[in-house]
Amino acid sequence: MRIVRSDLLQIAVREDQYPPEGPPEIAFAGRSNVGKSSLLNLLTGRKALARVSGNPGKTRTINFYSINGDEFRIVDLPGYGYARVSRSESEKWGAMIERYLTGRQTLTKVVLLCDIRHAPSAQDVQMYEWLTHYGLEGLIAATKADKVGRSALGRSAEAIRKGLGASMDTVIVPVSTLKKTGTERLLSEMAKLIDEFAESGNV
Ligand SMILES: Nc1nc2c(ncn2[C@@H]2O[C@H](COP(=O)(O)OP(=O)(O)OP(=O)(O)O)[C@@H](O)[C@H]2O)c(=O)[nH]1
Ligand SMILES: [Mg+2]
Repeated sequence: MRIVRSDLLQIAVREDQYPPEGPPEIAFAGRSNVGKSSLLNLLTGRKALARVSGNPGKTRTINFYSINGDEFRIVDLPGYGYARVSRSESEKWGAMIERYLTGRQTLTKVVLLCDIRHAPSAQDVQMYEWLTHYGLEGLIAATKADKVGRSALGRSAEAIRKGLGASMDTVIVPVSTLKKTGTERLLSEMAKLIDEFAESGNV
């Protein structure tokens, strides 16, 4: 699969702001600062399609991106686990993310992003269990792969698998936006998820 075109379709907080359901959607979830928006920019080859920041909590809305003239969509979600927001605000974000993930018929699967350097956090584990419960567990992207040596990539990926309790056949793709690596494999795995979804008659 190649991404030749990408457009910001809609920014939403409430459900009535979502774009009408259309082509299959794949969402990017993960803790704040893990690299969701950066990965979207890398995949689309657009430096500033999504806003990226060294400060966690950059993305605060559900952002729908239309890929290849709406062949499919990537949905960039706000990160969780951002310490500097109030409890009520973080609960509001949680509810916003949950509403999208549970209520969207055209959502195929979720790519869960985990920082390759760290064991998954309690919230990552909770998120993965939750996704599995809803049948939304798709792929795991191990981000910031440039931060570990080549020889440690496999080991780090397996530590993430173990920490999340993911099955042996769960695909984990190391990615680096700095080195621009992992995109081809990630895109081909995303294409598989979209094809499976289409074959199951969901769209
Ligand atoms: N070294 C390295 N840094 C990265 C990589 N990907 C992202 N970053 C950095 O990580 C920080 C956070 O990136 P974002 O893409 O904004 O993270 P996010 O997951 O969208 O964060 P929220 O919007 O807060 O949920 C930025 O400073 C990025 O430059 C990577 O592959 N390697
Ligand atoms: Mg973001």
